[in-house]
Amino acid sequence: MLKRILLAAVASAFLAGPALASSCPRHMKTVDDKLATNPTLSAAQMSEVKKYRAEGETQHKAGKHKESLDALAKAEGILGIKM
Ligand SMILES: [Cu+2]
Repeated sequence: MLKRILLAAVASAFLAGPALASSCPRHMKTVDDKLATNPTLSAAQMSEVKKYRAEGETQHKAGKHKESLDALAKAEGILGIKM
């Protein structure tokens, strides 16, 4: 009985995880695609975008998906991408 509850808890954690985890790479791609179009940005904005983009990837790899999405959202905001 206890084992079944534990299994259910583990299963739901796995179900919740990937949905969130998979959205980081999607946002990274959105940022990359926008950068590929040579957007009109000041040098300062460009370095900010690159900083947040790199931060997003680092946090994602560290399993911190919330922090990753926050950083990527900032990059998208500077790029004028509507979420
Ligand atoms: Cu992630």
